[in-house]
Amino acid sequence: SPKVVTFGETMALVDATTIGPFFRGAQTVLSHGGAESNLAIALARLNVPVAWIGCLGEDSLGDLVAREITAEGVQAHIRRVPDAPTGLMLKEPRTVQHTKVWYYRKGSAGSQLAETDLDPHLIVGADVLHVTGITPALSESAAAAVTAACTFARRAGTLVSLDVNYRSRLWSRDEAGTALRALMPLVDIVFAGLDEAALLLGAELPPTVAVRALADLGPSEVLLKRGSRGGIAFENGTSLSVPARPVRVLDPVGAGDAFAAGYLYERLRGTDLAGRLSTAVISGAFACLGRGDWESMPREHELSLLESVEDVMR
Ligand code: KDG
Repeated sequence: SPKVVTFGETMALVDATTIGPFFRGAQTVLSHGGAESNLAIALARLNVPVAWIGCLGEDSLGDLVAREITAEGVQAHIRRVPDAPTGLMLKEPRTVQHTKVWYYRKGSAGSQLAETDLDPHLIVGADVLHVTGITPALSESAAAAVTAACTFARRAGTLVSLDVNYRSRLWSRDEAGTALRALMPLVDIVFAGLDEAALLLGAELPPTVAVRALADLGPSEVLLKRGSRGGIAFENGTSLSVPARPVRVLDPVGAGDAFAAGYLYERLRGTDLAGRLSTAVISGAFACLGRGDWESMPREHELSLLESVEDVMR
């Protein structure tokens, strides 16, 4: 049975491969993306049994998402919704450094996710329930599902992991802060960027102060994701930081999901805080190395690859 259970919306994704505004005939890659399924794929590649729960339309994009997630080794529990489309996301790399993301997801099948889609047996049987701050922004039923799942997991003794994942196109910082702060007493492990920490705390604090303040809201493990500056972890009154792996960043989307997956992978193996943080940073670096939200996530045997000095492996 799955050790990690997660749920959320996964959309079809059209990713332009040329830099600049969209134009007729622009080269694109059709794929899919969703913070929680990205994390699930990353965990599956690290050989952690993982389940993803979500809703998809009865359309060809829904078929694509269902097939690909399953093909990656994730146990998918999918409800197909007859009268709503699978959500869609477009990525427009506007400059080498700035990618615009466009959502076509209002009223999507994925946003119809509700408490009744969650199998309590899956949550009871798992070690970790992972949710993100995207899901409560999708709809009232999705928000209720997050609260119910966290409450249930807490009671069942399943660790609750939450990645803030603030998406400004979905709700305001105030709305997000209020909704996510209310969840914090139910959360054991929280992942946030510095900006997202400020959203939860209502104040901009220096990183090492922010991690303590986040722990005061409830979670016993706090992970601050700092992109090219690496990460900071806080547990039992101690914080430690790890620099990022210097990599050539092709596409940072999905790096946060990979970071969380790397952390949870080591957490489940009983690795100490430094080891968990180190694998989180390595996994996050991998996600940046190729285009796509999840395509370049590492397999378990590849985690040491970034240390390798050999450029060809035979
Ligand atoms: O973390 C990456 C996700 O943001 C991306 O895959 C799409 O879930 C997504 C979202 O809502 O932005």
